[in-house]
Amino acid sequence: MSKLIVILGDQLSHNVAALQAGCADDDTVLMAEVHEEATYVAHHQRKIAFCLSAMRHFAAALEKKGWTVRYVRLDEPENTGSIVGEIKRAAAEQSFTEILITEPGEHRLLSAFKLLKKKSDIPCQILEDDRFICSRKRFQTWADGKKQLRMENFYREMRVESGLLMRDGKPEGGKWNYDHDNRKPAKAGLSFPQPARFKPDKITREVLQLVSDKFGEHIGTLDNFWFAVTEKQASKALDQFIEQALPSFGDYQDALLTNEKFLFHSVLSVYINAGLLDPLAICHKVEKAFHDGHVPLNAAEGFIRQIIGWREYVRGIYWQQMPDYVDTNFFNHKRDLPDFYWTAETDMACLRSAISQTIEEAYAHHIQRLMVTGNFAMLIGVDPQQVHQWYLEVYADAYEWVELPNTIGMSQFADGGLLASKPYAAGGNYINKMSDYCKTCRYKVREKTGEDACPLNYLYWDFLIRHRDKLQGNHRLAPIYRTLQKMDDARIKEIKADSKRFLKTL
Ligand code: FAD
Ligand code: DLZ
Repeated sequence: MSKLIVILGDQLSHNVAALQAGCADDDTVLMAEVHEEATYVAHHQRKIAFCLSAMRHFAAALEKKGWTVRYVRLDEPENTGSIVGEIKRAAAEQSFTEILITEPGEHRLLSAFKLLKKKSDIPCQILEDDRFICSRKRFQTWADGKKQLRMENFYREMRVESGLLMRDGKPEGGKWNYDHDNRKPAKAGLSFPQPARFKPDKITREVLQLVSDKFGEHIGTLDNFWFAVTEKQASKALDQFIEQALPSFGDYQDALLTNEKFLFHSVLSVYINAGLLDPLAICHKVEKAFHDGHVPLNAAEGFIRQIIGWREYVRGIYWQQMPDYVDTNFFNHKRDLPDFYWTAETDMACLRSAISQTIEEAYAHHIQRLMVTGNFAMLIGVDPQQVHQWYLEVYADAYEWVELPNTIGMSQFADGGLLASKPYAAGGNYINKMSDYCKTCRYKVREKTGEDACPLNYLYWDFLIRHRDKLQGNHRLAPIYRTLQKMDDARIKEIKADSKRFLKTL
């Protein structure tokens, strides 16, 4: 009596619910490389290569543990091209008593699995994905009856429940959050560690060839592919991060530098989201590094907050708000995303740097995503749907449950403030303070008007003017609107004219 256990490309954890509910001696695991998952948005080539190689390695590890794995390769002639198609094909070719699926990370697939379950001749169970610290039900209990869902309040509850960095029921060091210590601009001359890099083995080399043949027209390159593709390699990457970068993670978390792609960031999201690393286990390691005196409190707390705070919180928001969330458009923005988001061919040094490294690595750190590419798209009024599609396409760590709230909510304020208390909007001064981009830019950050002025300087005010009705009541923006109030008509006219001229060039 055999069950069919479905494992998706981002469920590569030996403790994932469907595997836990099955038995290696009796049941069959189904893993399928399918065209639909690589093309429902045209994912970056590196993301596809990472996913397929990690899937192949995981299947081999399962077989080593005694599981029977029905592994469907992308180029098999019988491949139906979709996960649901492959489940149906497996069920038609073999006799199974039950289908076990762990709930997927995207609403579109959950809907497809629910339909499959409804129509299936054999019982089909969709099990809760318990690799998260906060269940969907727990998040709903927290959110119930609240007008505003602020991450900080959620995070404190997660600290208490997990016991991470807690001492006698109080936060370690007396404060919950050390974010104020985490805003140092990076200086050239600091020594930056690099993330652990792994040489492609035979499996990865085969996958790289396959991806190049089938998806060579997607964004990005496969040159010097270095991602970890096994649990063991990902653990090595984690240990190297804790040893070399974590001590400075807090201090320089918000910094930006042209020639440093990773600064002190972990570059672990791609592994965590695929299931190669366990989020809670990571946090325990980081906490230990603090107790051992290897890392300061602001670094350990800052990092743990990203995982048990932000990561869990955005997942909660996603499932609570979907399916309507994806269509929110508070500002009614309609502009198309400029072509240079796919080529990096722009004179603005900040955007050029963030986008070109995105094309090269399928990675940009948080402040590049939020304050460079995200900020610009919001200021010029790009349709949030297009912004969302772009982020889902270009990053190796992108799955809708985590990408969508970050894009729609945090970066575009398209949900009107459900997630963020004010839009993350910034002019050139912010970028100049936190980065070295402006030094090499053709535009002049100190100039406020005219063809040579940094476009962010006038676009920022143009955005605030355009959306005065919607934003001036926001108490966090009150000082900015007071400044705007004092601007004379001539200055406002200049801002509008500069913005119009610049937007025409896009
Ligand atoms: P670090 O800076 O080292 O942070 C450590 C870990 O904390 C990350 O690995 C990640 O697991 C978690 N984390 C940090 N910030 C967030 C956050 N805001 N939301 C969720 N988890 C967080 N993250 C994704 O994993 N996938 C995405 O598709 C994604 N899209 C984003 C889109 C936009 C517009 C923005 C502003 C942010 C997005 N993020 C996304 C969040 C964040 O930018 C990335 O998690 C982070 O840059 C990954 O790099 P890192 O591993 O070096 O992170
Ligand atoms: C990202 C991805 C890609 C590129 N390919 C596959 C695949 O061929 N088979 C598979 O099972 N999963 C793949 N994935 C991951 C899925 O897109 C992911 O599981 C869903 O988006 C749910 O989060």
